[in-house]
Formats: sequence, C-alpha cells, structure tokens
Amino acid sequence: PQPIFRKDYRRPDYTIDRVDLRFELGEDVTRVHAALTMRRMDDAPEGAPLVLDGENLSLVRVALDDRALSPGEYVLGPTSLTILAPGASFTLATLVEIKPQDNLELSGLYRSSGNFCTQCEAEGFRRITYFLDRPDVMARYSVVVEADRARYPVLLANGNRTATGDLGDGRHFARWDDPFPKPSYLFALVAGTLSCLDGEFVTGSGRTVRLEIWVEPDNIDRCAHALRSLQAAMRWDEDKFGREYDLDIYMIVAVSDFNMGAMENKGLNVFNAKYVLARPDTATDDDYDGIESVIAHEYFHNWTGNRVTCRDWFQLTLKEGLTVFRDRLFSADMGSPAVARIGDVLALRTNQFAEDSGPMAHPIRPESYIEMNNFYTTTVYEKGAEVIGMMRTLLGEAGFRRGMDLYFERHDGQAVTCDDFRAALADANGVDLEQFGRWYSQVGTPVVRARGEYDGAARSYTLTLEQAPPRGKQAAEPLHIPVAVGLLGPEGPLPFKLSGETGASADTRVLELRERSQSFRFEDVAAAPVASLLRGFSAPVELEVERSDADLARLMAADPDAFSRWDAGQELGRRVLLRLAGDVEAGRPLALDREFVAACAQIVADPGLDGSLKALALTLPNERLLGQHQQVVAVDALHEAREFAIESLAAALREPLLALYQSSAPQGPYRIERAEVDRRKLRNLALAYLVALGEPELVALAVSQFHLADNMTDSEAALACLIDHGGPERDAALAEFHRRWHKDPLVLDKWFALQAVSSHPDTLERTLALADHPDFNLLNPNRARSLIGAFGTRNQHQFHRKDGRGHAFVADKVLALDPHNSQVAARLVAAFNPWRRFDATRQQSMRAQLERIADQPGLSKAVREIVDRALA
Ligand code: HT7
Ligand code: ZN
Repeated sequence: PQPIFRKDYRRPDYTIDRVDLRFELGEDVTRVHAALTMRRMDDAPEGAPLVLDGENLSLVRVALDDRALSPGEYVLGPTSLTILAPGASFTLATLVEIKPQDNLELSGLYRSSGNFCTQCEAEGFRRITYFLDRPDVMARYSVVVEADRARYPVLLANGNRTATGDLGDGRHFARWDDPFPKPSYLFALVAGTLSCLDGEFVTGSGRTVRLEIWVEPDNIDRCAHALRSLQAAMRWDEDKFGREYDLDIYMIVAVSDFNMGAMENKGLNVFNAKYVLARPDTATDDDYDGIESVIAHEYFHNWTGNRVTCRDWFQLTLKEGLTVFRDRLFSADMGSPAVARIGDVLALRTNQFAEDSGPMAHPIRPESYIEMNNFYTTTVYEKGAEVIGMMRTLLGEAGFRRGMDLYFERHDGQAVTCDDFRAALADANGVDLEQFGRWYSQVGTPVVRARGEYDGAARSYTLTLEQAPPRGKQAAEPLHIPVAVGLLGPEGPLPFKLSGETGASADTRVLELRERSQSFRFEDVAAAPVASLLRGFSAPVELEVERSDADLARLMAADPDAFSRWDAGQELGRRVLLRLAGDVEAGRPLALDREFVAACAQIVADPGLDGSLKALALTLPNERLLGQHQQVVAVDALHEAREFAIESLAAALREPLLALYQSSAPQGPYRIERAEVDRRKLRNLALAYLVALGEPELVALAVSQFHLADNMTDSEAALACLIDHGGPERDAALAEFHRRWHKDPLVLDKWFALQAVSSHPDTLERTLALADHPDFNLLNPNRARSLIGAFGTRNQHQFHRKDGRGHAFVADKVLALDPHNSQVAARLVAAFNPWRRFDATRQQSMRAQLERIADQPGLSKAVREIVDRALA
C-alpha cells in the first residue's frame, strides 16, 4: 500500500449537498439505498470523473438522475465506483447490499449483542455505501431505517426524528433528519432492543434538550452517572466557552463491541459500554472519572469537531488535541486540578514520550499515513492537547477564549486546518504565533536544559535555558516554549522580580524561550534558591537540570506548586531506583536510600496533602518510565529494584501505613465524593505496601477487605494485592470474583487485566492459560485489550521475559486477530515498537516475531504499516 501525503491534499472535484438514505436492515442481507444530490465544484474541469469510495459493497444498481446506468457507463473497482463525466449537477442513486453480521472489523455497519450499530470515523462510511468519504465533503442527511419491529423496536439516527410508522409484515420504520451539514464520518445509525434513561437540559437560551442514554435492558440501573456527567458537560461548555447545544435531542448508545472509547456522531454518540455503565459495585472511582471525561469529550466535539470539522485527516489534532484539552479543563474543574494534571502528565510521559522516541514517532500533524486508523495516537491526542495548553498559557485564559470565539465565528460549518485555528488565536489577540507553529510539524520530545547561578552580593539569580533537539533527532529550528518558573528558598517560596520588570514580586512567572539559548535574570532574590521549573508541566519537553538529591527533597517537601512537588518526588524516586538497578546488575547488596525513605515518611505524615496527592506521591515511577531513562532497558534489574524498594519502604513505614489503613476505614456506604475518593486512594495504596511485606496478618487485611467491600474500588484494589501476593489467597479470591461477575463483561475484563499486569513471577504462564479460558474472546476488543493489550503494554517484566515466550504469545494473537479486526490487531502489535531499546537477546526475539508477522500472507495494511515501520 502507498502512503498518502499531507502535501498532496487537493480539494474534491465534486461535492454532495444532500444525502437521502434508506436502510432495509435484514438478518442475512442489509440493503442500502442512497440518493446523493451532487454538484461539480466551480474550479473542477468539466469532464472530471466522479470517483466514489466503497469497500466490501455489492453494487445492485446505479442511476444518474433516475436513469439506470449500464456497466459501460461506470467503472467498478475494488474500492471505488467511478462515474465518467456525470455533469454539473445531478442526483446519483445507488443500491448496495452489505452483511453487517459478518463485519468483525467493527467499522461501517455492524452488529453488537444482536443490535445494529455504526462506526464511521475515519473511513467506515465507505463500507456502508458509495460516497465521497472525506471530511471536507459536508452534506445534510435524511435517513429512513426499516427493520423487524420485534427484534429492533428502537431505530435511531442523527438529528431529529421526523416520522415513524408501520410497514406491514412485522416491519416498521423511523425517519431522521439532521439539519446540520456534516461529513460522512459523523453519520450514525442504531437499531435494536435497548432501554433508555432519559433526562433533560435547559440551555442558556431557554431551549429544552431531551437527553437519552440507550443501553441493553439489563444495564438500565448503571446509567445515572453518565447522564449527570452529560448535564455537567453541557452546562460547563456554556459557562466556559459560550457554546450551546444545537439539536432538540442528544442520544448516547452503549455497545459492547467497540474499537475505541466512544464516537461523537452528530446527536447520536455511540460509546464503548465501558465509558457509560457504572454502579458502585461494578465500577471503580477511576471508572467513574473516565466516564465523566469521555462523556464530556464526545459532547465537546459537537463544537470542536462537528460544527467546525477537519479539512483532511492530517488535521486530526485540530479536533482531537483541542477536545482533549477541553475535556481536561472540565475534569480539572469537576475534581482536583493537581490530581488531574499529574495523571495526564504521567500518561503522557509513559506513553507519548515512548511513542516519540520509537518507530511510530510523528508530529501532532502527521505528514503521511498508510492506514489513518493508526494515527489516532497519543501524540495526536495528548501531545496535541499539550500544544493547545501552551497557547493558552501564552495568551492567558481570557486571550484564549477570545481566540476560540473568533475561531467559531469564522469557521462554523466549515472543514478547516490547524493553521486556521492558530490564525484565529493569533488574530484575536494581535500576537504572532508563527514560530509556535513549529510545534505542529516537529517530531520528537524536545529537551530543555537549565542552569542557574546565584549572586549573593547582587541578590540575583540567572537562569539559562537551552533547547536541544529531541534525542536521536536532527537539529531542529527553535520552538516557542513557555517555561513556568518559581524559586524556593530554605524557608519556602522566594519572591522575585524579573530583570526590567516593575511592580510587586510574584511567585510564578512564565518565561518564553524562543532562542536556542536564553538567560533570564531574577532580582531581589533573598537567598540561594532551588528553581522549581516547568511548573504545572508548562511544556511537553524533557527537562535536564543539575540538582542534588537534597534539592529535590526540598522541592518534594515544600514546592507550593502541587504538580512540581509531585514531579520532584518522582525524579528523586527515579534516581534512587536507577541506582538500585545498577546495584542489582553489579551484584552489590541493595539498600534503600535513607533520605528517600525520610521524604516518603514526611509525605505520609503531611496534614496539608489530600489522600489522592499523597497516594500519587508515594507511588514509585513505573518500570516503563524507568526504562526510558536507560541506554538499554534493564528489564530484570529494574523489576527487582522496584520490588525491593516497595518492600523496603513498606518495612520502614509499616507502622504509620498500618495506622493510616486502620484509621481510614469506610464510615458508611460507598459515596462517590471527592473526600471519599481521596480516602480510598490512600487507604488502598497503604494496603498494597502492607501486603507486599507478605506477613500473614497483613495479607489477611486484603482478604477481609475483598470480602467486605461494598464497592468495586476497594474490591478490585484488594484483589490486585492478592494476585501480586500469590498463594491460596489469590486462587480463592479469583475464583470468588469470577463466580460473582462472570456474566458481567466489563467486570470480567478487570479479572483478566488484573492477572495480566500482575508483578507475580508466574504471570506469563497464567496469562497464556487465560487466553484459553472459555470466557476469553479475542474478537471482543475490550476483552482482547484486557488480556493481550494489558500484558503487552503494562507488564514490561513479564512481556519481555528473556525466553521470548511473552513475545511469541502476543505475536500469535496479533496474527490470529488480524484477519478479523485489523484495527485492534494493529494496536496490539505496537507493543513491539520499542524493540530496539532492549538487550541483544530480547531484540532478537522481538525482531523475529515482527518478521514472522511481516511474512504473513494477506496481512492487513494496518498491521503492515506498524510492523514495517518497526523493522525499517
Ligand atoms: N473521534 C473518535 C475517534 C475514532 C474512533 C472511535 C471509535 C471507533 C473507531 C474510531 N476511530 C476514530 C473518538 C474520539 O476521539 O472522540
Ligand atoms: Zn475525540
């Protein structure tokens, strides 16, 4: 397959103004009637052929302005239907047959739990009917859905329902009209047996919008949180961005078979059930947060994505980076901003920094792709959101809002580019964001080096910042980087003034680094400071700065910026663990750094930190993060070092942790409130440390919590501890959990995932066995991710076992899944991407698996693209 390049973008020769669809849904065959009202674009040549996209369609009939075309008048290719010179304006009618029941790719029209549903982003609509399946073709849709009434009582599509009726023979229909022009990727249809939780939202202008959450009937008692989240998101978008919802109805449908998290189809979102369904006994606190943020994300797309959409798929970050940024602001407002920021940065460093330094590295606006689905990446989404966040930091909250308002005013109803967005922000504020634009085209994680010098006599501090190209990448042009800085003295935060600045001294300043090297002079600095750099993680860069362990300990104890306080602790923890790993490799005796233990003890005792922040501060950097800081990832030594550190910390802090565990027992039934979430977070972290000691009375705490918990957060946390501990307690708890939840797919996914990510040494063998468990189903994306995905990406030590069995196992599953669902197979095979970072034996093992996959005849283009890039 040939790559598609951004530079080759051309406007289409034809466009579609109106789409009339009629679906005859059937058990064996579904017939799709399409009438496309089309016109040639003004600048297109008269004789231009009309090339429509189509995949896996059986063409029955094609007619131009009501005249059936004979085979000589069109050309049918494997992925296209070409009409030679159709004219300046015309109606093209087609009838195709498709088989949704055989569609395991879950792209286009497919079946899940006996219901019909669709997924069209990025290029799924062409699997439903012949079309100009590209986002810059926006049309008004009218859709008639016909189906058996008994099996499919509920018939949904985008927009407003304008008619329903009986068709005889047990069949019925519904007609839906969407008044807003949209690209085909936002089309949706759902038909099935579903129940609905409804609610309403009164908009700022006084319109009442009906809200409907549709789920399989058994799940109707798990929708309340989703509905509340939706209402909160609608209110927030009005308050913070002045954006009101535009249709009379907003529907969300939860399905069990879904390739990603959710989809923002106009007025009819289709969701992975995981991001809708929650009840205290089935969903954890993190699941509740995940639902709130994904519901909000898809809702926010109504303006950033749907009303203003992307010109082409290279611009994906225009809607995704921006919408992730908006959902992060929302989550921060709903809960704790510091906890939210730490979670985001942790994920960015673990996943995006790794992607940036591997074979799939690409700018947030990629230059080329073979399979677009492979570019729904953490770079486009999370780094894209960081780039938006930097512009907000530079413009300020009010300036950013002005820019957003101008963006909507200029581009409502259009398909636009990242440059259009940046221009709106710049024009609204009268600033120049030209240099900033490099963030859209540069690849890799930039490095910022910092050096500080204090002049006691002049009471000044000079900070020199230097930007270097990402590791392993060629020199790049300097970026425009906001670096938020504060100073900390022996007694706490130190006020200062920047050179040339008048007025009062302040705590945090945003420095704008635009040159390769720049010095900033701080004045009125009363004592030798420790610089607190990149506060709030003001830019997605790797920071290199020479600081002693004592400096880090000072920041960890007293930095007023909660993010930087946590970050200093992580850096200190990382140093300690990397030194321990060195000791493991050199065969030296291991001992945990006493100052680090003392710093952790101080965190446990700190009355000013909430439970969630304490838990984050006391969680050691994960093995993947640690590996990123080694030349060659020392898989076994890192694991041994981290396990040793956990046990040593637990032994040193046994009494305070035990006291904390005992004093923070629940005082009543489960409540999803911030203070309660904080309490559970810290208590469950204390439990994990205590169980790591392996003492029977401490293991018994987990056994008892597992049995007594009235909620999934505490139950899952206890089970995770017991799985890591092993022994009969593990077997009993796993059996009990399975007995209780085997009929509940989302909870059973947790049962698989917890076992796959365990640090217990027998995890590989158990994971292999779980793949043969009767409840394992590779074709269900959630189940495949819960076992294979979790094992391949979240268990560095076991996946990379030196004997190569972990590698062979994941490769087997990729090969087995690829012929059915290449999108998910491509995600799983990405576990091999970092293969060059390991020792020779492991490299050889992974390379052999990649080559085995590459040699597979008929490999999908999705998996082929990932494997070829990895081997290149
Ligand atoms: N815009 C959506 C991205 C998406 C997707 C969702 C489900 C299945 C396949 C998909 N391909 C692309 C989700 C979002 O980011 O909001
Ligand atoms: Zn999105």
